[in-house]
Amino acid sequence: MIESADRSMIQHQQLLDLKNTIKKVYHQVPFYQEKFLEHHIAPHDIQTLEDIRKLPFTTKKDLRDQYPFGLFAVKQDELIRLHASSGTSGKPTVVGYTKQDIADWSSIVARAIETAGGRPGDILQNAYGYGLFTGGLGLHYGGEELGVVVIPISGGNTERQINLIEDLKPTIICSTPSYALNIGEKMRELGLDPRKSSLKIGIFGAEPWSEEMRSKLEELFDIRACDIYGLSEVVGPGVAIECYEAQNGLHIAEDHFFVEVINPETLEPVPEGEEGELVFTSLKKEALPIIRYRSGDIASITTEKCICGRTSARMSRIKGRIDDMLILRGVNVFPSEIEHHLIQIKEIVPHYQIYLHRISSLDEAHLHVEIKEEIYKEVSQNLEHPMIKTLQAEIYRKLKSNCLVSMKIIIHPPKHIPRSEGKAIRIVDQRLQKQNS
Ligand code: DLL
Repeated sequence: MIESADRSMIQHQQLLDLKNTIKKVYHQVPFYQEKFLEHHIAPHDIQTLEDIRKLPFTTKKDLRDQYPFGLFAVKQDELIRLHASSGTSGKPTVVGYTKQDIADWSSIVARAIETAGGRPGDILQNAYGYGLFTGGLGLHYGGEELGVVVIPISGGNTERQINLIEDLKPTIICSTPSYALNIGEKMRELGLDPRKSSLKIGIFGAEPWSEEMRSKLEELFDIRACDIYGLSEVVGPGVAIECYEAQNGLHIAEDHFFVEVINPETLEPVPEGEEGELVFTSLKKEALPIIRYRSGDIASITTEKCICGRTSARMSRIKGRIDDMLILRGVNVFPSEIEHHLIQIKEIVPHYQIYLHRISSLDEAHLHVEIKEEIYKEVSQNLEHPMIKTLQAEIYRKLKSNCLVSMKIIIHPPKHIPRSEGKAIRIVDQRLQKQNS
């Protein structure tokens, strides 16, 4: 019912839940109380959804400073699970769940799988990593809640993934898009046709990917590929998902999360449809309610009704994280934009990495790509071949004219770029290493 509810009803419920959450954090989390007092805000100041803007933001740094349990709103005996995100620098962030939180998250993910086309009776191969990462257990509990048969294989062990696809005939695969690509490629190497597998639906997320990558994966496996989004600080996977019918924007679980889009510099809200940083407030969470969390993720939001009939606000595909935006000679570009153009080049495979170097105090980006096996044979394994030089120039020109960036293009033989088994590493920043050495 909530998925097709009138927007005014959704907002009415959001306001009630928001007020409760604010009251709760004010009384139960000293960190929030102090911050609210600093901003001269008390729970009764929140009377409309717009009033949320009076509240201060929460950042990843706040979570790190309060490591491990400083932002928790319940006593330890009410917790039943912890997860953590590894974080590239400093301490990880730890997130916690009560029994009710796990039940809510499971139903959020169950709904997400159903939105992507999953139904009881489906077999779901869950190739997201199990463990502290929320992907594995998040999809696992959601799948069970929906009543699909979950294969808890976790990430990695690609040949085993393939054996299970062949033997158990799953209809749904869940993984990062980069890992799905890796699995499909490996199937072909083993002489199997991924298009003839039992798979019908891919639920891919946890990393930025492009529309071109979707086409590639849908073509590779003959499946429908839906984008799933989430972040551990907010709950994990399931915060938003594309529907099977439209694949046009990710439906946000607005009964659980209130989303704002802000300009990351001015911190002011941006108009509907414009890109900005997503900011989330949880509406029902018990263990770790989160207020105006700056996700660092760039996307836009629309509240137009979707053709699938759902009325929830939809977010666009994530363009990237603010931290991952490359600034090259004054031009801003996200790896996903580069990927979009790169995948259209038929001589190379869709694996790539961007190395950042500092040369004579200027930042340079080197784009490492890999040519297809058949092209490598065609040039007699000679990367100095004029055909390769032409290809290099073509990639350079394509990125220059579409993304306005100049990148040195380095073409490698097949299987050179590391294959991902989880979140792909797209950017390798060697600038600091150079400076320090
Ligand atoms: O990646 C949760 C997840 C698991 C989502 C499985 C989807 C599927 P974290 O490890 O905390 O949680 O990383 C969260 O990953 O802030 C985004 O930058 C990125 N991210 C997640 N989903 C997407 C997506 C999980 N669909 C961070 N598109 C987020 C682009 C995504 N980026």
